[in-house]
Amino acid sequence: MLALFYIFIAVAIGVSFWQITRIMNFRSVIANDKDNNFQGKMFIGFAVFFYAMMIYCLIWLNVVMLPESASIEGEHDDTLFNISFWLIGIVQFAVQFLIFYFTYKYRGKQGYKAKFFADSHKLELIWTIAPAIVLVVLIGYGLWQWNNVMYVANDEDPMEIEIYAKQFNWHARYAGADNTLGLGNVNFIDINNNNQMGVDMSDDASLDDKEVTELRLPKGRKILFKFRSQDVLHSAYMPHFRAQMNCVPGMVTQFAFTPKYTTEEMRQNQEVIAKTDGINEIRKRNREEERYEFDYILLCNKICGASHYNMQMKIIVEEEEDFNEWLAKQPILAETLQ
Ligand SMILES: [Cu+2]
Repeated sequence: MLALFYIFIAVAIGVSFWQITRIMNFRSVIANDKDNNFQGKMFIGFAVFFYAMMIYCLIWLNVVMLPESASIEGEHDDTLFNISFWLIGIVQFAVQFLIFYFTYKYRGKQGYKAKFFADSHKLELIWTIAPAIVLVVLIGYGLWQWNNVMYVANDEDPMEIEIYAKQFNWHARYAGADNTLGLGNVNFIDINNNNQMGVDMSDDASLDDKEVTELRLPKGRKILFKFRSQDVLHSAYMPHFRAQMNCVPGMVTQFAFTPKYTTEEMRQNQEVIAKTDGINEIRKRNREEERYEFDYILLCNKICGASHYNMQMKIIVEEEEDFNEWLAKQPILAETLQ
């Protein structure tokens, strides 16, 4: 086997030497008008193919896009995305045209010589200032939105929920009547006592906290998520709400959003219906019995280990009364833990 490998390397080196000497022999060959015309037309041909592919991707692959944002804050992410998308799209459409068309138009011709000029202040000013203004606006909007989801004032009355990541599932903890999450630390993890999230029960704020394995959110209420991780880096990703935050061992990160539609309302959304029908069509073709029904989802978006792909949790958004009714039924930690 090793001998075969050495023979292969020897052949590869031989072939590359042969090719290099061939290229060296071409050095004295100068392209004539016929070559230039052919190459110029090839560029136009490639430009047509390139634009066709672009339009195909834009129109027919559009079905893989997410439906409209299910959180109020997420609307700004979508606006930002759309502005960037169209801006980059238009600029690249124009620039690609110029590159291919000019390559064709100014292809080599016998007896022609390119014009040389050192610089143009006016041109350089334009291509410096125009992108600078656009970037300041985009980044400014982005920073404003970042603050919007990262820092929440107390007068907005956010509801605190802790999302706890570990290999390979999610736990959630509600803050209870005092709306304050008790402290937590890996040292308090006690499997025998079912204290899987490492909640510090000597902290008074912990007593009325509620641990659940199902994430339910009330519609229209601002939720302040606090993220912790037990072992490695995880990332809590809630695509329909346009939310993602890293869960970092040893620190608490946060993110806030306000759910806009209940799960039931989202199921009536035209885009969601189209997507659900598409998935069920594929399931039918594969002769799968189970029909897919839309649900919000919390996914792990950091490759965190062998079962990373399956690290997910269903999210249910419901009207505030239904949510309150459900939450009232969940036992408090003072009852479930000693
Ligand atoms: Cu993970």
